This record gives sequence, C-alpha cells and structure tokens, in this order.
Amino acid sequence: MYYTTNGSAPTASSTPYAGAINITGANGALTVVTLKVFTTDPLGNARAADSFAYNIDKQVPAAPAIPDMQAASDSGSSNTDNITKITTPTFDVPQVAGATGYKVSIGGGAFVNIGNVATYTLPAQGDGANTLRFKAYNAFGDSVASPTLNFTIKTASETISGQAGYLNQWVVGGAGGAGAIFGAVGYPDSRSGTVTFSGNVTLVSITTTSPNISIDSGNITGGNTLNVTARMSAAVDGTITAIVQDVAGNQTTVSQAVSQF
Ligand SMILES: [Ca+2]
Repeated sequence: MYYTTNGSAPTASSTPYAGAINITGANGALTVVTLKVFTTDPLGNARAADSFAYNIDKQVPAAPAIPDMQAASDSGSSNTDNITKITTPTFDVPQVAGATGYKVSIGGGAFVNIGNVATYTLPAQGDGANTLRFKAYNAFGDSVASPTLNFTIKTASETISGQAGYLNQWVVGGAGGAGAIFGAVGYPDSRSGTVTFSGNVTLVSITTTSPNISIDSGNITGGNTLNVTARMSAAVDGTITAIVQDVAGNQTTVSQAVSQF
C-alpha cells in the first residue's frame, strides 16, 4: 500500500504505508489534506486509488466587533456618546464564535488576557481621551484586534470663565458674590447678567433664598453661557444659586449675592 497526502495520484513509487499516517495543519490556518491510497493484491493487481479528505481546522477566532460602553457607565446627557464621569466604566466584550478567551488593550497599550468574559470593567482611568480594543483567542492564537473604541473620561466640572451685565458677581459654590445689585432705581426692577463657563453646560436649576427674589428668566445660550434675569419684590438680602451640568454629568454650582440698597 502506497499513499500521497498532497492530492497527487499515488503509484507504486509513492510513500509506502508503514504505520499510522500523521496528518497535520499549521496553527492559525484551515488546512485541507487529501489522502490518496494506492493498493495492490499479492498478485500485483492494483485497484483504483481511494481518496480521503480531511479538514484540519486550527484557525484563530474572528476579530471582535467594536467594543461598547454600557449605558449605565456612560454618564451625562447621552448614554451612548462614550463621554463619562465614571472612571471605571464597564464595557461589553463583543463575543466571537470559537473564542476561549479575550485580551484587552487600553490606550494603545499591550494586550492583556482577561479570560473568557462577556463584560470588562476598566481599572480607574484619569481624565482625558482614551481608547479600547479587544482580541479573541483560542488554542491556536489571537484574532486580529477589534476596531478601536474612542471614549472620554471627564470628572472635572466646568468653571467660570467670564461674566457680564448687572448680575456679574457669580462665584463657584454657595457663598454668593460680593455684588449688591438691586435698588439703584428701587425695586421691583429686574436685573440681568451672564456667567460663561469653561465648557458646554446645560441648566439644571435656578433657585433663590427668598420668595421676594424671583427669576424672570434663566437659560443657556451658545452652549456655555448662563443668562439670568431676576427681580426683587421686597427689600431683602439673599442669594441666587444656579446649578449647571457638563456633558459628562459633572455639576457646577454658582451663586450670586443680591441685596436692596
Ligand atoms: Ca455619556
């Protein structure tokens, strides 16, 4: 009995059968091996060659899809924008058929084995732009890396970058500014002002310390400027407090003292 493993027709000059035939394939590849066997009887009569095909599957897994930050970790105005104040966000690990485990690369770093998991929580990250990629692996090797997910950690709230108008003594925190802003022409006249923040914000609330200090209007324009018009209906000292929130959900409280004189 003689045989070939490269698909060619076996003859009496092919490899003689002398025991178990080892059929193998390379790691990382799907190898198709065709075993063809040539046999003769004791009288030398040959029979048609027998052919056997073997698929040696040592392929690595496919690349995972792009990672996804879980909604519960994606704080702020959008839970799909990948901007968050959470320093340890959790991501879904895109599952790949045939994978026995996964590796992660944070910020372009080396891929680290995280085992056969469906989710992955980052160790604490600092503020700033960051990236995440996964690979899947099996016994034969690693997949190609997933597409890169860009995300941003932002824990710093916005600060005051400018002020204008009559209400122009806003300070960060609850103490109130130094400005006494009503009374020059007697109440109940209204007073307006703006406070501009270092980045985009949305308005959460505006409150006052007295029912005799009322807010005529309050809104955000230009993405980062809080406009407030207030009115006093009796001679009181008090404070207007506004809370704004950045894109990641970090809040900034600012206050403005008001008084009648
Ligand atoms: Ca978000």
